Amino acid sequence: MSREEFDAVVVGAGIAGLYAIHRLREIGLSVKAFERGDGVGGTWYWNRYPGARCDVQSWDYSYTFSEELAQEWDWTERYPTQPEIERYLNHVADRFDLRRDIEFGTRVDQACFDEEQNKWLLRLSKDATIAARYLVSAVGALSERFTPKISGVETFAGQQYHTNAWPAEGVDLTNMRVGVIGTGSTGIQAIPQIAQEAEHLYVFQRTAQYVIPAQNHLLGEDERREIKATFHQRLEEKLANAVGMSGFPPDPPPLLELDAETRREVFEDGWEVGGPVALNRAFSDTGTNLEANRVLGEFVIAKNSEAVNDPEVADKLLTIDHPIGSRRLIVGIDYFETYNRDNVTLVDARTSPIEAITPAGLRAGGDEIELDVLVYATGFDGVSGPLLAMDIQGVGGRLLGDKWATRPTAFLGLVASGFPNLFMITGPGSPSVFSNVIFAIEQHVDWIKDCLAYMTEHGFNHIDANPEAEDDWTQQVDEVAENLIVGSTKSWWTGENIPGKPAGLAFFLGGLQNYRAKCDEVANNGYEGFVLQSR
Ligand code: N01
Repeated sequence: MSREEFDAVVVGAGIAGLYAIHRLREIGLSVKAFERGDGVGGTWYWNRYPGARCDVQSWDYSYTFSEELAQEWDWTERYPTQPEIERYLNHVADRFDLRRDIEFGTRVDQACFDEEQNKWLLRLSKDATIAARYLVSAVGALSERFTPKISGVETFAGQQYHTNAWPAEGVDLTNMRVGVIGTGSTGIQAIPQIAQEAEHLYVFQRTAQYVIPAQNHLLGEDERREIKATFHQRLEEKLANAVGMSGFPPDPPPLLELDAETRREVFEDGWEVGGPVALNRAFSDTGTNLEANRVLGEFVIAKNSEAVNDPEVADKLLTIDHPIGSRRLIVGIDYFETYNRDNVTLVDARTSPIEAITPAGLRAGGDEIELDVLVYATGFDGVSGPLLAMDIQGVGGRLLGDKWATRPTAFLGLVASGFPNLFMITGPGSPSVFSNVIFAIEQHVDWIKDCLAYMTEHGFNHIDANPEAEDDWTQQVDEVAENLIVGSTKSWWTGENIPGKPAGLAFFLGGLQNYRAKCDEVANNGYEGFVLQSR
């Protein structure tokens, strides 16, 4: 058994891990990152399924810490594809010489806080232990994939893939009968692509979804030049709003106060612009008032159904029983049009529930459907899932899983009391995926770097969250969410996609700009709410 020591160990080499290595090095810390994949990218390394792309615009889904990086990188599309983002992150890793501090193909299986040494002791999948003064989790909110337990799965004679573990070499689906389980953001991206290749595609849909068109386009020379020229202006815009995106509508009107004609104009404009923000954020009341929300939802359903030729299929696809935006709004490209193809069949898994996987395929609603390939687009054990998968033990050997038995909490979503010197980038109780996550990551990493620099300067080497401050923060998180439609139906946002997981929203929904101000205030007050010590 070898044993090395570092000032800081970073878990994960995705967007957060890469940036954390860069920033922590800057303040003179020795840093090591462990990444279970064989390359950088995190989400963008694993999610190689057909059609995978980001639904935040490429110019916003970019690091902002280096203007040189922004000026030298050219995005080719409004919504970048997985391969393009993976290339970008590889470029970042090379440009900032990050690889030398990353050990690939290595999982952190266990992390125990040793109070005597004031260090984290980490057990790695490669039969080694490592010690670190500080542990920085960069595991992301969506890295612990979820596959439902369906009886008979082991008998299936065909191939099975989770979209999050799609083989890098791809899967040849020609002449294959393919089943896709799941119509979340992932399924809705993958289905149109798989339909083009498969002999026949069966989609198993349990919950019908609203889908906003991406209105994606290639970026021309002028647009690329404009993106670069407006770097500073866009950065200011991102800093000022709730989701950390540029071009965000500053002061939208309440839908219910607009007359029918004005509403329609705003609807149609938003539809033309496309993407997750234009329509959803065009009004001040659709996220809080159920009547306003219903009107918007009806518009989206009417638009979506225009694309489907068969009224019965349209009815199955668009009989939606939740308010728009109460679960994640989905951005699609040619999704509903796909059901006009002769080789695509929609199976309503509500009225015909999936009963079992059989050697020849899948049985749903009493019918056996023969399949060669089964694709699970069934999502993730979000936010707490990747952290709990690590077997983290804090002060007194307490398991993080025990602390979080009823809900995951952390002061500012950064540090969970009783787990000192462990920073969680985009942890539970922070804005995380409720904002442009790369921008939220930069804010968290910068805050952690400043905090560690402050600690060093003042002779501290131990930081924990004050339990009262953590409770108070959790209460603020709840208060902000109280009257919002967001999270009011079951989904991975509420944890209810995972059997047995405690239900609850683990996000601060008060806006990234307000969250940033709160984090700055805490730091400016000498890290009020944290307990800093020298050990
Ligand atoms: O996962 P999901 P995802 N039988 O949990 C179904 C991000 N993301 O991977 O809704 C039948 O949303 C489940 O059904 P139901 C983004 O944050 C971003 O699609 O529970 N069906 C649902 O349809 C997103 O929100 C991008 O009734 C079963 C699906 O599986 C997050 O990742 C792209 C089932 C899971 O949907 C997760 O999205 C992709 C069962 N037993 C992902 N179990 C972009 O940037 C589950 N399902 C665009």
